[in-house]
Amino acid sequence: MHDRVWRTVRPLTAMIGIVLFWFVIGGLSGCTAAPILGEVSATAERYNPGRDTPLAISYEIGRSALVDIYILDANGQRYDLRRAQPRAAANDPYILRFDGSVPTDDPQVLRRLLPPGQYTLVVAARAADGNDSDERRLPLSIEGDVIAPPEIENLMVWPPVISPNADAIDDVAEFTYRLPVSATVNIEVQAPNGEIIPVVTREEEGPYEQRHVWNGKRPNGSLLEAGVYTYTVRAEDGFGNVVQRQGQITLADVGQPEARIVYSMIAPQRVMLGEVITVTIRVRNTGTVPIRTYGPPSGYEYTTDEVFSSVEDGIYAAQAGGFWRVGMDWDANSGGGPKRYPYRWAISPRPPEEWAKPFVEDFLYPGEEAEIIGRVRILQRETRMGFYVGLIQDGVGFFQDRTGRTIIDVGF
Ligand SMILES: [Ca+2]
Repeated sequence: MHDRVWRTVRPLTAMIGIVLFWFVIGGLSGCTAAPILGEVSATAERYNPGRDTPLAISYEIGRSALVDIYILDANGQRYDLRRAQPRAAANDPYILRFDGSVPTDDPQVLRRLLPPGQYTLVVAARAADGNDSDERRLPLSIEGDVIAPPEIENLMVWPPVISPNADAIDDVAEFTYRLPVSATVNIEVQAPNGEIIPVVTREEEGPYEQRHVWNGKRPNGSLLEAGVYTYTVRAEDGFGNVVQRQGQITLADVGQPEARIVYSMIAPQRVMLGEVITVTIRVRNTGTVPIRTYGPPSGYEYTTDEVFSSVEDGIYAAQAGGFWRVGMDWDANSGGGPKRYPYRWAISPRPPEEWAKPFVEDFLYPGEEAEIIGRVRILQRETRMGFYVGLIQDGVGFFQDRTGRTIIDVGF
């Protein structure tokens, strides 16, 4: 039994030994014979950036090497495409695509297209152990017209400090700049912790003045931490030119405003035409940032024929998003979004002479509660009117809508 097993195992061992022997010999001979740099070639000697597809530069590496690939212009100026890149020995050639552009040391010009002219393409390899090196040189002619690179002119990011807290004061930053030639633009902002927030992603822009608005938030609307952020505006053309400008923008007083109507009461529930109903509304700031408010103060009286935007010569017309008010509306009021809540009042616990800007605007601070008394004189000839109250942020929406419904019977 034991003998038979040995007889089968022994020829197998011998075979493995022979294979192993040839493998080692073959490996050694391959090692000494293979040149560090084999064949080097490019798909063409002439390249027209506006017309041709990028060149493919192929090179063979026979042993582990550090590879430099660079372009020399007629004056001997060197432009690195690859510098000391480690490359393992391989049976297939390595391929480098070349579109006529080269990286630069200028912090505002990441890559630029080489102007038309005669160049030399150099592929150099040196052994990882430093004992051998080789290089090949190929002529390269760049043809066509001189192409003006893109630029980002008159870049302004304003204001330099923003407070994304929806109070309509410095909530957003505007990026303005001018492009002398059409370009593909990316704008991103980097947080102190390294997070990248995209603002503009690969937008094709023409040769004119440009403007983008950043709301100081992630694209999904979530809030960022306060801190100093770095913005990058990058423009590239279709020829390999890439330019960028960077700077800093500060986020402060970040927050999401939040408020609630905690109580409302509309009375009396039976009036005669021409009489007044009174709405009492209590609003609490339930968030972490002040809420900005304006409008007719508590106590202001409307008639059912009036609208907040037209009373007092229009000084209470809706302003840019950010201002909060309470409002009252009624079910049969035939109007769309802007006509809703025709009766609106400021949300402040203070008389208007004590407002942050007296008689103009005030804030409801976190945790603060305001009681607003509104009056509406009924001139509408309807026997039953279903009134309700809501919490409005101008230009943003209704944070509480159609609450506190009360039916008022009108006699006439
Ligand atoms: Ca703000």
